[in-house]
Amino acid sequence: VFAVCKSYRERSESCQHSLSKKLYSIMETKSTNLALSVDLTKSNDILQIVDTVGPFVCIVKTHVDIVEDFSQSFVNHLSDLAKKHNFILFEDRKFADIGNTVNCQYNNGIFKISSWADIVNVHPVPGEGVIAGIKQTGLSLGRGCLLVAEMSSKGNLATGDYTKAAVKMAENHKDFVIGFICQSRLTDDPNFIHMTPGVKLSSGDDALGQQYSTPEDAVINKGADVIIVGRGIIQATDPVSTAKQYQQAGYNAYLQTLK
Ligand code: 5FU
Repeated sequence: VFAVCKSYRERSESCQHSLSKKLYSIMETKSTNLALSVDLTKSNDILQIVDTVGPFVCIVKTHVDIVEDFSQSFVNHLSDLAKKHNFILFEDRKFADIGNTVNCQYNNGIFKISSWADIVNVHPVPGEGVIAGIKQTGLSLGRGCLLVAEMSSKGNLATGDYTKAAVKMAENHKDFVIGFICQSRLTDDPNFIHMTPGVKLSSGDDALGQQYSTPEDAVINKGADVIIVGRGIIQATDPVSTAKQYQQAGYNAYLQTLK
């Protein structure tokens, strides 16, 4: 079991970024550490599931570049749902280029991600410029950024010294980096939120290299603050009751870390 066994309220008090404070207070208020990864390709399907599952999650994570009928109205609706159900929007864009290019990608094109996503993530592979590029616009908008320090997929290269260097990069940009996408507890610094994808009620893998742990394993053994669940919920026969199951499993695991 990892070292940071503090309540969401205490974590909210000990972190600095306003977005982290907001996230922990949502987690506390709604009793949830569940992030829904809404990897669907039609905007109406996304909005429908987000409206029904929204009460049980602290974050909705998108991949906007898979949405076939993307529009400004879709983003407006999504932002309305974020307010209605009190969750944070995370676009899982995984920026991975030089600072100038990622800044252009963040602000422009069809998606204009900086205008609506509270959180985005970046691969540390290009060096600190990738953070600086996003931060140039994101800081004044009150946005936050996560570093992909580890991955859930089989044979991934984000391990060892790479992961350690990612933590150093985050420490150099504490005003903007609010945490990590990871598979283990990387630091005890309360400023960094650990979010773990590759979570399903039963462990295993998919046909394309995804590796799953259970909510209990992710929270209790791997030290996740937030569990990210996609197909476990969106492909369930009853996504709402399944989301509740994940919420309960994740939250109970969190309560066990407080003991
Ligand atoms: F950075 C990562 C990672 O290491 N593993 C992931 O699975 C991101 N993901 C994302 O989480 C991935 O792109 C999906 O959007 C989501 C997991 O979806 P699943 O359906 O629960 O496997």
